[in-house]
Amino acid sequence: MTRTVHLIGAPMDYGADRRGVDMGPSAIRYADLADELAAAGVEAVDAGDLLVPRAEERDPGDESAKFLPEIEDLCTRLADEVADAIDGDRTPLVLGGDHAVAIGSMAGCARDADIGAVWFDAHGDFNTPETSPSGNVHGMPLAAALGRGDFANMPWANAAGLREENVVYVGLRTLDEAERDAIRDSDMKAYTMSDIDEDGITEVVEAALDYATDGVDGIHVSFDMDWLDPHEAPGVGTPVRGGATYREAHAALETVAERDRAEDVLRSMDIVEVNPILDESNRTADIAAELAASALGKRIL
Ligand code: B3U
Ligand code: MN
Ligand code: MN
Repeated sequence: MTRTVHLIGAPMDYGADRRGVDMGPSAIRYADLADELAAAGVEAVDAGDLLVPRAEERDPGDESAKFLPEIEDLCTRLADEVADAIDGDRTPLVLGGDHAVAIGSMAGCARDADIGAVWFDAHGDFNTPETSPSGNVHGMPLAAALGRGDFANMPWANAAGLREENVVYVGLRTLDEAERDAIRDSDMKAYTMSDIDEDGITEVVEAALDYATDGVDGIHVSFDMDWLDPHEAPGVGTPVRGGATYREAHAALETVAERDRAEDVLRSMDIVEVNPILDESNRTADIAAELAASALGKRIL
């Protein structure tokens, strides 16, 4: 049966310091996303963008987790839409927006299901309001979904009911001190860029999928464009040298598609942190659109 992808734009920039990531959904659509998805052999239904009030009209509030009520509001609506799409046999593809949108994506993905998560990111995104050096919630979504720290008392955030054993990082390369300790003490699995250097991307992603899919109904794939090297994808708010190459990124998501073809594991996905203002000729959005197609089954031959 042909897969139907349900596109949802989440033009939110409350979780990051720099404006522009709210234009991510437009930039990715402009980058011929529809053609890319057609080439992947899927049908796409574009549900448009969720409404997000401008950050300037709001007070950032508590410095330890800025715009948290606004993020709760967006993520609650996003979770409902993601859950409804899955209910209707569609695969939600969420276009960010900053990475805090993944709190909503995962909450929706996990409604009526046990899920795992694969996190492609330069960063750990495992700060809590207590440990965050910036107060930016895009550095916290995994801690939120796992109910760490203050997030333990926020059902909207930890609704995914994720088990740490089913959460896997691929290609980490920068962590804050407290994040590093928390990840080491957790039951999550973390593959760094060094692991990719040593074992190769395909082997690492295969192993990551083994963990994430073990004993669950399916997985959410969360893809932060800053996972790629800034030479490839300069249009992100917090670039970090030494990232994945263009080829590694495609190979990684083709490996996800391959597993999905065999075992039907992919429930939902988000692609986040595209900032066209910081980009060169919409290059980062172009790659984001291509990568979505790779994850959803586009093949060369
Ligand atoms: N770990 C830092 C920086 C950061 C996290 N995620 C992004 N940047 N994109 C923080 O602010 O939590
Ligand atoms: Mn991230
Ligand atoms: Mn990141």
